[in-house]
Amino acid sequence: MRKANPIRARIKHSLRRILILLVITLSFAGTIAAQSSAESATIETAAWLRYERLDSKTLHRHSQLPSNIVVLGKSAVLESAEQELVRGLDQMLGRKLAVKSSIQGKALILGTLDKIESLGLALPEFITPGNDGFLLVHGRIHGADCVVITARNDRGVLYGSFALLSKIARGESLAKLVEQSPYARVRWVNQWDNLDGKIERGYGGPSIFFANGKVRDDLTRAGQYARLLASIGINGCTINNVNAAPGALEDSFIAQVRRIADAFRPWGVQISMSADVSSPRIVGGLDTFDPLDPRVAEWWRKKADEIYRQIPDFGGFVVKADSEGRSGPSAYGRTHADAANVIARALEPHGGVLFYRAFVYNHHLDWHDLKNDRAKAAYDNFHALDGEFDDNVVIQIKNGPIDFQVREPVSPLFAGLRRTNEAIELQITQEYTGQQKHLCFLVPMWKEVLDFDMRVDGKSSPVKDLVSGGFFRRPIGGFAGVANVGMDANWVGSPLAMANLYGFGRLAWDPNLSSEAIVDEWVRLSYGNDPLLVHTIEKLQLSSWHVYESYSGPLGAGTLTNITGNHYDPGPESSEENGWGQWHRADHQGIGMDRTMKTGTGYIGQYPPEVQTTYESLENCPDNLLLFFHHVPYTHVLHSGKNVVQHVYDSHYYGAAQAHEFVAQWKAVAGHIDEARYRDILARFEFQAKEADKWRDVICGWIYRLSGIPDNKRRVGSPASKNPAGSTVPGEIRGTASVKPA
Ligand code: GCV
Repeated sequence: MRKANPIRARIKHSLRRILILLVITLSFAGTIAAQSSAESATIETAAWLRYERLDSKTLHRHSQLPSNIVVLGKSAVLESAEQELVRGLDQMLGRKLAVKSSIQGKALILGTLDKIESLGLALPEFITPGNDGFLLVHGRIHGADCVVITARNDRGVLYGSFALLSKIARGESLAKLVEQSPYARVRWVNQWDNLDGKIERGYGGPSIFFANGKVRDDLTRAGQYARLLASIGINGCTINNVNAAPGALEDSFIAQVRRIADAFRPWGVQISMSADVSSPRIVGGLDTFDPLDPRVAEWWRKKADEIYRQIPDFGGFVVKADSEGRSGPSAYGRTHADAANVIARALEPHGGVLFYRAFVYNHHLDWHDLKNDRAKAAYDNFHALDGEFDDNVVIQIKNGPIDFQVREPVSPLFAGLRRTNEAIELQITQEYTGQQKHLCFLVPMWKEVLDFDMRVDGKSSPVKDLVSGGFFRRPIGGFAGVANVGMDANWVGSPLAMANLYGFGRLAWDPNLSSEAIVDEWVRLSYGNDPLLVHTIEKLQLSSWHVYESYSGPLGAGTLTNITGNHYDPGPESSEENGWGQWHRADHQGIGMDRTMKTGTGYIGQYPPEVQTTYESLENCPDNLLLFFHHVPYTHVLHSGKNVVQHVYDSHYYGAAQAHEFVAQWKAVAGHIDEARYRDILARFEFQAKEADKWRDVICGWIYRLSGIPDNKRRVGSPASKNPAGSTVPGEIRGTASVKPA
């Protein structure tokens, strides 16, 4: 028998204790990690509606706020407003509002204007909030100081309630009266959700609406989304992909969609659907979908009646026709006005609106023909039809003439429709702008678009006034944003990218807000008021579009991405020699699309005369759009004094260096934000920096191989450089006419 060794026994005992301690520590740490990542998921899902507890100074400032809330009137939307205020003030101020049915002393009072006026409260005479607008005012009612939120409709009261909460969360004073009205009637998001649950160009996980061909049983996230949308003034959501599955219009499916409408209704957000124009044939079993056939008109009428029977506040349809392989009126030699009006007339008795997309182009263009130009397509297709669309049709126009590139001029069609309603389509989901893997805050870009003065008839006519309907005095107009949120905790696939959804809503409400003001609101609401954190995130966001542009699409050449593949990696050669028309015509002599009236495709002629003058000449054309409008030799000298090729080198090295700077800037906020979110965002910036290096090397190598002109800073093209002959990355491909963009 082996004798027990006391020393060995002691060591064994100690080891066992260490092991037990280790297990306990690890499982405890695991719990903390699990807790904190669960907590940070909850924070991200709450987005800008976190209602974090405020510091004692701010709490003190709001100590005079009433402790009672009285809601005059009854509706689901008013109930949401009441609950939101109760929840928000409790979380931020620790103040539990008592819900009262009548006014007894100081109270927070919610109600439409007629109800408030009947209390004898004299509202300032000049206050006439428009539809959906609101008034936030102090007033004496029955001898007590009250805070009043009022509007023409319940939705306005809800918006006013969110505005009050936002002011409190951001530490703003409530002393001043607030009156706000939205800039335009249409403030919609579009979701490109497929019925199987996948989202086209969606980077935030599967659909919140659909799974396996059906509407999801659990629509909790849909309700949360509607609340987020309402908080920024969005009043409509198109729930399915514009590449619409006809099955979406089957009666059995409408019955399911009704549940989504029910989840959205308490937040004042109308739902709408994308419709395929061939539905009368595919769903209805007719032998035609000719818009001028009375049987087709009858089919749409019955379909609309059925939808409104189930969803009385249905918003309408969005239509993509004769584009990227979709069916359209061209099948019967009919016009887009014919196709739009037949559906619009079915919606009209119910107050519905038909959005017809101007994104119509031929994707089999002959690349060899130097006069061909996809940029001309929207104007060519729709300008001649101006005045032929019914009053409840809105032409939905992408901001630029190509397709959501990192920089494009504004679409000339905005100025080309005087007797037709229009709306601008902006892309919140970052298809060509880094797919949420790169930080790219798009509000500064959208601001440039909306503020661009088209000089219609030689008058000030910024795009925001054309699309709102203000300039041409149209009854409807506004903003549509392709949001594509998904089931991910942070909705869009990256926490910082939520600034784009917030920013879209705020601009649709008031395009005169500055990018700085918008990002400041968003940061404070989503991340609190820590000065270093606020400053750092704002700086990162505000510089991010220019940084992304500088390494992915300089001088207006479009995003130099793989257009026949993932729309993400660098792939400049894929744009050429195919029918898709995203050409930049780079060869050994020069680069850029000649779109001049004099020698090029004539696209510039679609703009009003003053804008033509800006773009037609090399002298006037801004550097950042040079290659969109002109074909120039690589040695062409820019207004900046650099030549084209040197600009491309410098811009890419600058952009990649800035992306590395992002990492350093973010590291400064360690300890100012919870560890889980700090690490998550840090990892994203580190990834982006590597990707920016890849972009720099591929694009610099490509332009060096084409031009043969080395970098004067010896980074590209000289034997001593890191990039002597240009590099390529796996997956970089040459385009072929037959490949459909992924
Ligand atoms: C929904 C681009 C996108 C497509 C999108 C299309 C559109 O081509 O790549 O995914 O399709 O625009 O806006 O209709």
